[in-house]
Amino acid sequence: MDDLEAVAAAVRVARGVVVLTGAGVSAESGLPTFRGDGGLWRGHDPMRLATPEAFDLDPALVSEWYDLRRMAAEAAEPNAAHVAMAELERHVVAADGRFALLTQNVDRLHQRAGSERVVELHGSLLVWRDHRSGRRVTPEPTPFQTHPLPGPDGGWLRPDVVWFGEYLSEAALAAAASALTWCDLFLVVGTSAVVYPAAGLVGRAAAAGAVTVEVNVAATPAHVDHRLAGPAAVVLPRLVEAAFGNVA
Ligand code: BJW
Repeated sequence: MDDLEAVAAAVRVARGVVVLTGAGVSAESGLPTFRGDGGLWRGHDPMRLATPEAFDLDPALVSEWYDLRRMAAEAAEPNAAHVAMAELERHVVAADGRFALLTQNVDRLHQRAGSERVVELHGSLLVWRDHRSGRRVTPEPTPFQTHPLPGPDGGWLRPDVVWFGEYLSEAALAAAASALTWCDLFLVVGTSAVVYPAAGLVGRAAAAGAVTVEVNVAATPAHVDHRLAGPAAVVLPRLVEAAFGNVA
């Protein structure tokens, strides 16, 4: 609790707040994490499915996995952690502070909870693109009838996400780099902090002088000033309440 009060005090005085989120934030919305207990999907390791090599080898399999996850994301509801982060943004911005939410999540639950300054580091599951031309389409929120689906330019449709070995978009990297120049409080929430370049952001924020805080149910390799142990959906509403009063 002492640490919660110390972090709440840092939140109150911060002029620039940056939050980095990962799959743990959506766990309580029923969406599985990558390295959690969920394990394999039909015998396949999610870490291997999230690669261009898997798509080249078996586009039908990868398309089906992502389409099931797309449907799960559409059906899921933002949880108290998403809501508290949106509330945090409103408080910081209302006090003329700066805010950015850098998310590795592809489920769009932050936006649905009301967060506005969101940078999707790993893209979005709700948008797909022709794997040859790159042209983007937003499919209807109903399951695909076949896998893979033909894209508009003769390729297959693939999710508009960032797979291992692929580059994050320049816009996302630039937004993250810019946020580190004005950030004085960096919160890292619900991520195992092992996938780069996102995992490197907390160290860069600390090197630039920001106070760093981790919210997670388990310890991670991230070096931070404060650790708030527990589910994000419990810890974040408490933190926002301790900093600003009741979460709406
Ligand atoms: C809770 C909770 C609750 C549970 N409350 N908490 C430097 C060093 C070494 C390697 C590299 C490097 N730089 C680049 C690399 C290669 C690679 C990489 O990082 N590899 C490492 C695994 C070693 N990175 C890349 O390839 C990246 N591209 C790149 O760098 O391009 C340049 C380049 C190319 C080639 C060579 C070198 C450089 C791209 C990374 C793309 C990652 N993509 C994925 C899939 C996205 C699409 C999809 O959704 O399917 O992104 S992989 C997957 O991991 C997904 C996630 O966003 C990402 C991070 O996972 P996350 O969110 O942290 O989830 P989990 O499951 O790992 O953790 C959940 C956490 O929540 C846990 O800590 C729990 O305890 C916690 N939790 N419930 C709070 N209720």
